[in-house]
Amino acid sequence: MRISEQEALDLFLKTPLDELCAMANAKKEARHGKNVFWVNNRQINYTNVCVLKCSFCSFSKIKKTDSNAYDWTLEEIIAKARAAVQSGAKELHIVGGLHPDHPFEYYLNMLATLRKMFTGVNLKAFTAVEICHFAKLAGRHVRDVLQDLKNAGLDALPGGGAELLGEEIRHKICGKKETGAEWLEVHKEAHLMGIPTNATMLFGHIEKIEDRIEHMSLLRKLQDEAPGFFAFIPLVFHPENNPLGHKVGHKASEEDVLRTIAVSRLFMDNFPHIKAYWIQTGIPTAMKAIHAGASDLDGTIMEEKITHAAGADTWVGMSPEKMRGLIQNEGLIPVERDALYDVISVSP
Ligand code: V47
Ligand code: SF4
Repeated sequence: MRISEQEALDLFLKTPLDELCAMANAKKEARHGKNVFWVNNRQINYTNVCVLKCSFCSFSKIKKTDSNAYDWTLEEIIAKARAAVQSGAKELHIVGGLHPDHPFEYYLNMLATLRKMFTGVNLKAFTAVEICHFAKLAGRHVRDVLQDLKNAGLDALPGGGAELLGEEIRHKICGKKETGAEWLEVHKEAHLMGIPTNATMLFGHIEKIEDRIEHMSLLRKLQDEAPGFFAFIPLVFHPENNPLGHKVGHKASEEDVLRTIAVSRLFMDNFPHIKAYWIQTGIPTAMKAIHAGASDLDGTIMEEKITHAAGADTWVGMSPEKMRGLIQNEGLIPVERDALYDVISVSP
């Protein structure tokens, strides 16, 4: 039976950790058995120039002229994609800052070029925030922007930019960003036109547990109305080099991360997967999370800039062998997938 927001809050606050993790693990195993999904992927953060400055972001540079601002050329992007595909990548995860100048055609051309050159890889590209930015710049409706991107080769949208969708807390941490309602609308439009997506949640800063539950509830509601989410990804706030971090000063504890993952598995009953994003949780916590409701470890990643700018000390990439070994060491079954969750290989 579906649990209510109040029940989710009580589970989070009152249930002993072991018990909560066991409940979430039972839910995960009922869906996926011992399987843990992962993808051979590469992140491509094509620019860090951004017209916004969200309080939690250590990645963006407002000015193109900042000494460490960058904006890769199409040739540089192709070179990164080629190296990834040659080492077996099945997903390119392409996101960047909101660049002030590039016209929408620039992004269409980026996708169309990658699509033409590399056929066996999924293009999971552009957060809802980037989609809104493109729509604004081009004076087009979000639906048309998504349709053009789909025609150019877009396979899926990543889940970034969701942060916390509730109005009050969103206003406090990223008031200038698109609203929660706008974020949800982009994902709804994508689902309605057959583009699957993910959803993230940035937690472990100034929010209340109630804000996290409200966020999950908004996502669960949208998934009921217009299904299309594959995975929910709780993102652990990293406090270095950003204004929000100066206020908060520390990262969420392991217990907080595991409780968040476990409650999300129990509450978001219409989401196929909960991801433990090892880049942010660290590997030891990610290994606990796959016994506490998480059924997915994201991937090999190869390059990561957003969390590392904010103090992450995990490796920037992981080999497929290491990924399989980590999962097997936990007595679980690694299932290699692509961005659309089609199975590539199972390693019992
Ligand atoms: O949108 C920014 C977050 C996101 C910080 O869809 C921060 O499969 C922690 O969305 N500390 C980008 N997080 C990452 C992302 C993602 C990652 C993995 C898989 C998928 C997927 C999506 O990173 C941003 C923002 O919410 N972020 N700053 C920070 N200081
Ligand atoms: Fe820009 Fe995204 Fe950073 Fe916000 S989180 S400042 S939109 S790059």
